Amino acid sequence: MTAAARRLSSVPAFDVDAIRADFPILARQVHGKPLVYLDSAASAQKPRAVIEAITRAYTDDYANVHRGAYYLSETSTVAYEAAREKVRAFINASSTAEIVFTKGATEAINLIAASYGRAFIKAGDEIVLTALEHHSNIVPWDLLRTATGCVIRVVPVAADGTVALSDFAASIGPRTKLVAVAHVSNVLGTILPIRAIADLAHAAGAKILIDGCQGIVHAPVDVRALDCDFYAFSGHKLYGPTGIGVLWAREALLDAMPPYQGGGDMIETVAFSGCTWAPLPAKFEAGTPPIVQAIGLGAAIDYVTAQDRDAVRAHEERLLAYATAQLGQIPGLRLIGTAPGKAAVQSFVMDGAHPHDIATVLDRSGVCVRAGHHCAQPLMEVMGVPATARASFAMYNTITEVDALVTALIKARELLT
Ligand code: 7TS
Repeated sequence: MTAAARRLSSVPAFDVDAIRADFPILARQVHGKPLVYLDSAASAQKPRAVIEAITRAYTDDYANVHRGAYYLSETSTVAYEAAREKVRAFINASSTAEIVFTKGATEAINLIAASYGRAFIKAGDEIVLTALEHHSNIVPWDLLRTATGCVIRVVPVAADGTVALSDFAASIGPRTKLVAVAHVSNVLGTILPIRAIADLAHAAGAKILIDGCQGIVHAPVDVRALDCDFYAFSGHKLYGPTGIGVLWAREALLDAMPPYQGGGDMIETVAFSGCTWAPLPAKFEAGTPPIVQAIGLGAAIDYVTAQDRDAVRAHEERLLAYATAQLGQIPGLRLIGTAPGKAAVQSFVMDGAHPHDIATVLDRSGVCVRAGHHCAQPLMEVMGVPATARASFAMYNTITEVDALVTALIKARELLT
C-alpha cells in the first residue's frame, strides 16, 4: 500500500451530503445565492431531529415539570429528566445530580462566580484566567473581584495562539483558588491542554473550571478523564436550541455551594423564618426550567452521538487544513491563530479592509462569517488588532464552501482595498 493510500484508508468515511440533508436551513438561499454558513462557533444550525423533537414536545407532551400529578406533567418530567441523563452520559459525569440546566454557558459561569465564588473566594485569593477567554469567562470574575477583593491573574497567549503550560505553572501558586479557562478558543481555535492544567491547579489546591462552549463540539468530552471541577457549555453551539446550557460540577462542590437564585422548584421548605433547599440538581434550578430546550438538547446529543465522531473530526480538520492553505494565498490576508492541532475556527485580517466590511461584502455572496472582537477584547489587544473576521466550520460544511469563501474574499479584496 502506498503512503497516500494508507493515509486515505485511515481517514474515516464521511458522507457530508447525508449530513447536510439533515439540516433544512442549508437548502435555502440568501441574496439569491446558496447559503454558505461559516459561523457555527457563534451558533450551529439545527438538524431536523432537533427541530422535530421540539415540535413534538410542544405538540404532544407539553406541561410544566415536577409538579402535576396528571399524565402530561409526568411525561414532560420524564422527557426533561431523560435529557439530563443524556447530558450525563455525553460528558461521562458520575451522576445526574451533577448536571444543572442553565440558560447557557454564560449563566453557568455566572452561577459558579456568584455561588462558589462568593462563598469560597476571599480578598487576596487568586483566580487564574488566560488572555484568550471569552467575556463570559472574564466579566463574572471581574464582578467577583469588585465584590470580594480577589485578584485576577492572566496567563499570556503567544503570537500563534498557543498558551504555554510553563506560563500556567508560573501563574498558579499557593494563593490560587480557581483556574478558569476555555477548552477551545472561539477566536483562535487553540485547544488548551486541560488535563495538564487541571493537574497544576490541583497540585496547588485550586479548583478548575472549563468553559467548554467550543470544546464540547470539537471532540468527545469526559469530565472525569479531564479531572476538572466545573465544566460549562451551551446547547446552541452543539446543534441544540438556544436558551439551554449545562453546568457540570462535582457533586461535593455543588453540595457545598449556596443556591444561585431562589424561587420555585429549588426549595424543600419555605417559611418566613427561613428556607431549606431541594436536593441536587434542583437546588440550582429555580423557577420553571427550559423544559423543551432541554429536550431539544437531548435530541442534539442523540444526533451528535449517532455520528462517527472521529470521522466528523477528520472532516473538520480537512476543511481547516484546506481553508488555511487557500486563505494563506490571498495577498494581504493574515491568519490569526495558527496553533498546532487547533480546532476548525479560523480568524483573519486583511490589509486595508475592516473585518465588518469584509463580512458585509461576503454576505452578498451568501457567505456568513463573523466579524468583530468575538467577545474577546483582551485577546484582540494581544493580537494587535481591533477586530478579526472569522470562519468557523461544522460537520455540515464542505470544501466547495471553502472555495466560495475564498472566491468571495478575493472579490472583497478588489472592492475594499
Ligand atoms: N465561551 C466561549 C468560548 C464562547 O465561544 C461563547 C460564545 C461563550 C462562552 C458564551 O456562550 P453563550 O451561549 O452563553 O453566549 N461564543 C460566541 C462566538 O464566538 N460568537 O458568538 C458567540
